[in-house]
Amino acid sequence: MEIKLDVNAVIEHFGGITPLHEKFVQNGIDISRKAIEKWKERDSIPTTGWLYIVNIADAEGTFDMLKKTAIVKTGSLSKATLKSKKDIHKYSSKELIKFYSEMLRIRRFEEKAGQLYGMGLIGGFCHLYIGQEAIAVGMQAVMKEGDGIITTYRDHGLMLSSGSDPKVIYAELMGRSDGCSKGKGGSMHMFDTEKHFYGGHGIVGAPVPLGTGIAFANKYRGNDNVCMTYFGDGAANQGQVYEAFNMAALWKLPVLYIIENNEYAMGTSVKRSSFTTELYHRGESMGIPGKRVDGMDIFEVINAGREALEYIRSGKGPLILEMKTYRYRGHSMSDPAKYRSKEEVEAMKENRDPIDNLRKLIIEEKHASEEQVKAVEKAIREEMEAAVEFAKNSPEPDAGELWTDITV
Ligand SMILES: Cc1ncc(C[n+]2csc(CCOP(=O)(O)OP(=O)(O)O)c2C)c(N)n1
Ligand SMILES: [Mg+2]
Repeated sequence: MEIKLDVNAVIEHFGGITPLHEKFVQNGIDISRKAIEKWKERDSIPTTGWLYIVNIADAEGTFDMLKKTAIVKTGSLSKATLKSKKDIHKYSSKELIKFYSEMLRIRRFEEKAGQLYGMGLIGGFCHLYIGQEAIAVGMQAVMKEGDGIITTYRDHGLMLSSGSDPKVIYAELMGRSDGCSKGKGGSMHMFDTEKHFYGGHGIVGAPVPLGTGIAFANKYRGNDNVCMTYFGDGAANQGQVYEAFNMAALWKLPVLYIIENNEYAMGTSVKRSSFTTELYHRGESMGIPGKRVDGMDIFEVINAGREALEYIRSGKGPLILEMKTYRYRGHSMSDPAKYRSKEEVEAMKENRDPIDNLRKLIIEEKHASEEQVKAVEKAIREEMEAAVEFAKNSPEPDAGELWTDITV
């Protein structure tokens, strides 16, 4: 890999030496202001410094801009692997394969859901989670039995990660009687109380007060469960979010707010919709601490998630994690995604894919052979094929079901 850098252009890209240094500090990177001044003097940045810069630009969604300013003149970059590499030794081969297979299960599940939608077997809205898998699986790795999840309509991946059966989720998507809501809810209204998965909500922002309410119930009952309350970057501008933040902070509720910042709300980028784009600061006026996390790197998600849950379980109240991520597909199945370039999507897939990057590391670090990984992949393919078959054979609900489970 050969990279030619224009040091001044890099520093300028981040607004100067001081803002660049501040970004290092915010990201927990130990590089002094003096070191940056030295880079400028010598007109060169060492490889580690460069990789940190790429990671920051990535997390900010400005990597493409960095590339366009011709700072990167040659070479292809493997970025996420750097941060991950230092953490891989913390895990056993078994754990690493589990992370990999759980992320891949979500990816394969969603790809099949997309195909079934195209074939007309799934009706209504359908929002895929492809690209965001490291968040669901990383958080699941640090949660304990009894912790809950509540999320938006982009819910299949989180439901799978909470242990729900893909057969039941496919059946729900296809409107069949074996679905979790007997086929009456569909993609946006998934639920599995046994697994503490509290939906699946179609109203943007709604999971925030609802998740805060679940946290209130947990505190009231005196257990130590935390509610992972997921919402998007677009939802972060909703009024109800801040009403809920206030109550959570006031009563020190055990709630972890997880903002999945995938850079777009339907066709609107964060920069076009938000005056402040550092969404993890959004709780500051109520004393709720926040942190930005590289949501494309499962080890970063695990580290931040573990720390956050310890903080919340110790009774200190709510916390925000802004997971920087990216959705590869359109907002929903009916979105041709014309608001972003093909190159932008391809660059993400090529450089930041959480699943490919972990696969590479597992093999490079000899935690499994290529054949062993392929066997895992085959098993997942078969599991999903069988789940789809099950759902296809599940009967449609009786007409009488129209009158059940209704609150009037
Ligand atoms: C209250 C409300 N307003 C508008 C919509 C329409 N809508 C559905 S999804 C969406 C975008 C939300 O984007 P974001 O919060 O970033 O989540 P993402 O879809 O990216 O996961 C909008 C505006 C809605 N469902 N509910
Ligand atoms: Mg979004």
